[in-house]
Amino acid sequence: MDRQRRKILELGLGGMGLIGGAIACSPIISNRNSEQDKSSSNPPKKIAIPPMNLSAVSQERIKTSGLDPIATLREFDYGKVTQENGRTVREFQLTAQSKTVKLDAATDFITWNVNDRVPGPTLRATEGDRVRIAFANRGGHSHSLHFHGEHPSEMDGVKPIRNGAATIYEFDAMPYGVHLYHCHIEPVARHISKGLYGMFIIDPPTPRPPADEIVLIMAGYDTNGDGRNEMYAFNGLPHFYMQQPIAVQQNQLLRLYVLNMIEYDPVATFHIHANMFQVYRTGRSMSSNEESDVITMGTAERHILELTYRFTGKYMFHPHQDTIADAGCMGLFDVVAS
Ligand SMILES: [Cu+2]
Repeated sequence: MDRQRRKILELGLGGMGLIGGAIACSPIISNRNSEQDKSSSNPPKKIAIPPMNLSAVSQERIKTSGLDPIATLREFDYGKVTQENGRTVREFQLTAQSKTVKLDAATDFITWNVNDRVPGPTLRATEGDRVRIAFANRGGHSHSLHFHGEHPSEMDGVKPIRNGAATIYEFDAMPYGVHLYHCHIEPVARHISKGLYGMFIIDPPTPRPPADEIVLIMAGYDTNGDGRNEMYAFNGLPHFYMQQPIAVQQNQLLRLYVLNMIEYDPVATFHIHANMFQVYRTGRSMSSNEESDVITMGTAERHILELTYRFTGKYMFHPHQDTIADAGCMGLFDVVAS
């Protein structure tokens, strides 16, 4: 039995089409450098995460839309961790699915997604870990998962996995930085804009300083199939963080992992009000490359942005192409007193 086949059986993906309910979501570890802190020689600094206090309107919208931007905001999937031959292996179970979501009261949209959510879970590993992704396709069309980062060509995820089939993607997590995964079946723009993508963070061997870590993924929705976006969103749901501001604490380091996943528009900027951020391009450096309050990102570009709010109050963030912002890609930070 070849290695790949054996792994598929070990991970319970054998018997294509029988994968049914056997696949459970990997454990989600809520927030921050909880794993890294353990290996740090310094005691971890306490990071305060103010409660979001979801309004009744927000709760109802999450329920009826089928999209949960709170789940993307501060939740990281570290996978099922095992040791093999003295090294850390992280196993992730990802399933391509399809479901209809409500972008607003009048707009139903059929997503193709990972693990029944848009964006898919934010996967997280440390540089040098072995990453093993059990991918099952129950999405109704051929799909694949293509990861950014370095890996051999046979793990590049461009080969279609037919509906009902499964495969394993396995590689070493490298290099550290902010990466992404997405379906790579043509037309790729369509497969991505329908929701088959997620963030993939590879932490550096020496952890970054403790911070309130937040994921913001910008995406567009072509709701009428004309090859242009009619709606946009942060973390899946248009306008959500305007009705439900993201609570953050004053005078505390905020680390944003920002990804531009907007198809059909060549670029989007990301802008914050009333402050400046430090830019770590593609998360590929430990020291800042530049300081700004607006950064231009092509599709699939992503950065770490760090900032601290000195004053309490509500502050907008959005692309400075204001038509994109007006169509749903806009939010607020609510800075609360420390
Ligand atoms: Cu696809």
